[in-house]
Amino acid sequence: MTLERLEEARRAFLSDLEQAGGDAGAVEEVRIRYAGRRSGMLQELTAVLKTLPNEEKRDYGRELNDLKKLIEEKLKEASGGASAGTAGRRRAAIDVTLPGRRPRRGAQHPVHLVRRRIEAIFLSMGYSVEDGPEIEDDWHNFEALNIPPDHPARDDQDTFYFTDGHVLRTHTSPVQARVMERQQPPIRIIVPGRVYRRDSDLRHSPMFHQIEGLLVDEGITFGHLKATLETFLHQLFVGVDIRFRPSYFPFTEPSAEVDISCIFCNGSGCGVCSRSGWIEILGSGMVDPRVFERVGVDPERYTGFAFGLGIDRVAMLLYGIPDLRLMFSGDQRLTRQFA
Ligand code: 2NL
Repeated sequence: MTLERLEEARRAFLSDLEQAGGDAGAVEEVRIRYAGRRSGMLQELTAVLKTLPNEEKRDYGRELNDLKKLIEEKLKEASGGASAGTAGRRRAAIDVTLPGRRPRRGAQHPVHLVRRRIEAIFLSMGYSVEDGPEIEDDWHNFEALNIPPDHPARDDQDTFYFTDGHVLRTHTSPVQARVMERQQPPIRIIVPGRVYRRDSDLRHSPMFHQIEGLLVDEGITFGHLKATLETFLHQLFVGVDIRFRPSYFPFTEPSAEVDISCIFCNGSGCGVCSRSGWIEILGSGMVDPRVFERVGVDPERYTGFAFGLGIDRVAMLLYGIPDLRLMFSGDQRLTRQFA
């Protein structure tokens, strides 16, 4: 009979606690109802012990103890070890005379730092910063840029395709295409952002960061391209030599790749520059008139130049980061060094 009361109390407690559903206030009410010092259920059930005949005391006492333990444990679980009651007691135990703990200063990722530096250089030359979608349609990522349907860049091997024909942009050029579609020249923009290619090994990450630039106006020549990129590179890498090499991109003609003298060996040849003394830093060219036609800019009236570079590579060069995997590891042992 008396043991049944304990079992009833156990069931009632478990059901009330479940009802409380982890709400701190409700759990506290359950605690008071069952484990409260003054008039809690456990208090009453303990009082019963004295009234029992001796032969029943042993069993009852043992069951009561089990119930107490269960109630304590479940309450502790439910309040995450800190019911209002215990939190109150803990708060009272704080020694306010102890010195505070200094919050650790955050740090910016090297990719972010380099992006901001490059942005600052071009902002000072009157460019503005644009961005756009990372999920692109075929038109903006390829077609508008004069990349034909059979071009190797479109290969499943190189591009992440969605089943509906959209892609993860493989460069930031689609943003420039969108700007030209909605805005007539003069255009002077840079576009930083994440880009994606199906490439993953020691030197390649499937996601990396690019900055591209575009300038379109009347009378723009290769001389403007050259002066702009030389000015830019001399600000980013102080004291380097710069050389232009002819190259090819589907969206520019003529095209040039730009090298800087190796910042590690000063051009005498080392491991970083593969003994060449030069480091390739960006690709560039005069915007192909076919691109202008596609995005609705009059190629008879306007010319322009464009360029692109990888931010991650520049960050690794500038800060001497030896391994691409460190860049995207999220490891604070890297980023803390930039605090
Ligand atoms: C590289 C080369 C380049 C461009 C990007 C571009 C964009 C438009 C029109 C024409 Cl909308 N060109 N972008 C041009 C030349 C090179 O990037 O090596 N990037 C890492």
